[in-house]
Amino acid sequence: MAKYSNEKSCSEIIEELPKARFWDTADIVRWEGFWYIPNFLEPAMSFRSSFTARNDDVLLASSIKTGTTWIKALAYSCIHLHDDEDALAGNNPHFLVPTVEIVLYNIKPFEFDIYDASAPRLIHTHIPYSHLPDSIKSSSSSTKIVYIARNPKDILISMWHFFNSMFKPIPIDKAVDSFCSGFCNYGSFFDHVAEYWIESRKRPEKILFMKYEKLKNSPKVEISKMAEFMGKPLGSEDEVEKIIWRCSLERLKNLEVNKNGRFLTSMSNDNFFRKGEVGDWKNYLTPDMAEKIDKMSRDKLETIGLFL
Ligand code: PAP
Repeated sequence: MAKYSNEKSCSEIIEELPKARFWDTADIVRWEGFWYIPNFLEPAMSFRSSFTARNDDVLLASSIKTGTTWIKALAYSCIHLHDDEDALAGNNPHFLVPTVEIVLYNIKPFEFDIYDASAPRLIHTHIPYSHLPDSIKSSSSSTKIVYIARNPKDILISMWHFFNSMFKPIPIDKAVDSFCSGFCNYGSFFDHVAEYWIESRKRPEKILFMKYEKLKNSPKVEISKMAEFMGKPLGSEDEVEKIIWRCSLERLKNLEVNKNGRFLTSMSNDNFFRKGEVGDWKNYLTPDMAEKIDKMSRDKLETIGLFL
């Protein structure tokens, strides 16, 4: 049983936490301000207490449905541009750049261990900033963090499709209520994005804060910025074009591995690729629902200078 402190194991701590339901299906527990599916909380706790960051590590971070799959593909492609083969052609981006709490929960299908110093340490997490290991956050660490954010109304629509295909479907008004009250795996999107945003303003050399919409509108500028930030500057416009094409939704979506492959055992890879549009929420949300989310954005994000 994993120990979190001298007194208690992770599972003993989890047992005592406040509980709620997510998507009418899954139990979630609240730990230090954020809700988690318990299966992912224990790995998050052990990551926090035992991960030793290296200065050349790159951590990708995101709340759910903000463009994680895309940023994984892009970061991987920037780092492995000159490999003989394009690994994305035969592997889902979630396999190439594993999410820490999923790897630690279910290490088997992955080829490497995040603690293995010889592994290519490009890793991802959905864990909020305040729950990251001190070895990553410390001022003496040069580990870089790339965070991706997205318009919350589009996130909600993306979540609605994703979780309705995995769990018992719920109506959209219920999904809006749950999104706004923060009863989601990894907690409130607004609190998650606010923590990374505030930290990125304090330490821009440490955290690159990216936006899905800017990546869609100016991919060349944004990808070049990200590559440079990760210490892998791109040499020419052709290289940037190659990465844009390799990671495009149209290409990834139509690869055999993403049409018919599975991620772990429970999820088909095609669930990660849908429309990838900016403003798709207009096709689903009533004005009242949109206003409810906009009000959250005004109160929680625009007051700290973040406009999504
Ligand atoms: P995750 O949190 O489960 O990993 P994530 O990848 O963050 O999901 O979000 C999925 C969204 O990114 C989907 O958006 P949609 O539902 O609005 O369509 C998906 O289509 C989009 N997406 C996935 N891959 C790409 C890509 N290569 N380019 C642009 N958007 C993408």
